[in-house]
Amino acid sequence: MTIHTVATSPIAGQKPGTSGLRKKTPVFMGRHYLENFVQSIFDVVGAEGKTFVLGGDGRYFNDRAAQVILRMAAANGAARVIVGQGAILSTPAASHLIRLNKTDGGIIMSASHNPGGPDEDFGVKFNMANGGPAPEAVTEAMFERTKVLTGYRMLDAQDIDLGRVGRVQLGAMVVDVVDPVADYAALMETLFDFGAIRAMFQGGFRMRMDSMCAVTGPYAVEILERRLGAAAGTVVNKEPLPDFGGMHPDPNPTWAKGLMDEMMGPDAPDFGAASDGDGDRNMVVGRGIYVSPSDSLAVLAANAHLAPGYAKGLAGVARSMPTSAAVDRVAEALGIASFETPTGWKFFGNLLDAGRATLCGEESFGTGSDHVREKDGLWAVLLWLNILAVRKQSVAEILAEHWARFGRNYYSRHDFEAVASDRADAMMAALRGALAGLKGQVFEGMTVSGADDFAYTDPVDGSVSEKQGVRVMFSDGSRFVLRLSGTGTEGATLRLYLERYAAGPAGLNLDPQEALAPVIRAAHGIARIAGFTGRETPDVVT
Ligand code: G16
Repeated sequence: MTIHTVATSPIAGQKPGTSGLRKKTPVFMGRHYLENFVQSIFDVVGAEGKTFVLGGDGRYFNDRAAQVILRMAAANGAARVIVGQGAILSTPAASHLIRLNKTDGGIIMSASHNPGGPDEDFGVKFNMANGGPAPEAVTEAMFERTKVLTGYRMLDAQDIDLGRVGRVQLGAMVVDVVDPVADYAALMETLFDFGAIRAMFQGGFRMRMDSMCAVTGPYAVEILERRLGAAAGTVVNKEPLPDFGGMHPDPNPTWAKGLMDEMMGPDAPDFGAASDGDGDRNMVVGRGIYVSPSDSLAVLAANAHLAPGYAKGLAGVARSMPTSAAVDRVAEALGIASFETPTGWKFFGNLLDAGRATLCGEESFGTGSDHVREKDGLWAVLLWLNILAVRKQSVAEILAEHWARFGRNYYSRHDFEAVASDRADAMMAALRGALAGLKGQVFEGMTVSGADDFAYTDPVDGSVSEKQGVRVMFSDGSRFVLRLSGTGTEGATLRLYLERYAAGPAGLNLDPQEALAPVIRAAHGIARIAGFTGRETPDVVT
């Protein structure tokens, strides 16, 4: 088989965002687009003699992109690629395979929670040998490489059969097609008390898991229904489809509305959960009660020792800056370190590798631990199940006890989607310009105690990341944060994060939007959101 160098020229805009390069599918399918980016990855990380993992969330173009990436890996001298059957791997399962097989990294094809299909979104990201997303220095180097690329290497070969588990030769490279679920499920069995959870299901505990026609269906059926004995039909929307059945595979109350309705209904199951396109996000709902991701992180941190994998306790916890401080209060009570990082799972990697944090989480429905280097939707669901099985209480009871002990951080995120980029940029620039004069001013009866643009110095390697979100803090502990999403593919998505602390014992059971109303008004007043963007109300509220 011959290797060609195909002449190409740089394509503008191949800059990875919060989590890899995400673009509209037709853009990714355009001439040389995928190839240029993949060659830039290999040029930066080197492929000669290396072993990689490859998989994706099964969205439209996943199968064809996999064949291209495999031919390019072979042409660039890779020794071996481990690929999920059907080119499918959930993001946490890919992270696990990278680590388990001590490989040199992996390529994950996913645009996560963004919709899939011929006119929707596609994405590619690279994970390092530790199983985690490439850090900023590496993704920047890839971007720089895309600007000067003149050719890419391609093996002249037919598609290989990715439908059958086993070993195939592709030029001089070995391709191992593996069961996407088996190793991941085995890892989960080492972390959680499957016996206790199985007993709970045998005792009549009912659950609904919405896989949103995305990648976690096969994982959830195997683990929840087959290994843990949940009733058949517990997992719904369980077939991964190239267009996710036309759904938006983002597990939040807006896009998982069917699950929310069922959980708030008269005959609700005991526990509900949903996961996203590539299986790294989770939403957790109790009967009649929604658990915000920030609260979920705090409850998991406070109770993780009830699961065998965490019985020794936690080294520390970490959260992204816009995530509520609820977990900080738990860390304080446990006497362990807590870290505040910029948005993006890649920022947790060093803390996990250094053993300084065991649990991490984000307001964007991501929670995980040091078992992999990605957030992990099913892992979070299983940890909740383990806690429920041990405590023998409902989700509502566990939350009520948690708030009574730690107080409640009311929290919400308001998203304004597909805003014209120039307007969003102008708004952020004006807000940044106003920060210095805000301290001491009073809005809605609250005094501004501080305002800044979040910058982070990694405590492990000293790298600095600036302009990670504008935050305005008030002296009563309330705050709001504004930043532009790094994962959208259409215009700008403006995210407004809102938080207000209630120490209790009174005022712990308000509606979050009501509790946050003064902070919402203050944020709109200070940032002049409507004036700049023309938007009065958010598109998505979580
Ligand atoms: C990615 C990142 C997360 C981040 C989320 C939202 O998640 O891995 O760390 O919180 O995007 O980012 P943004 O606010 O910039 O849109 P995923 O699930 O899309 O990989």
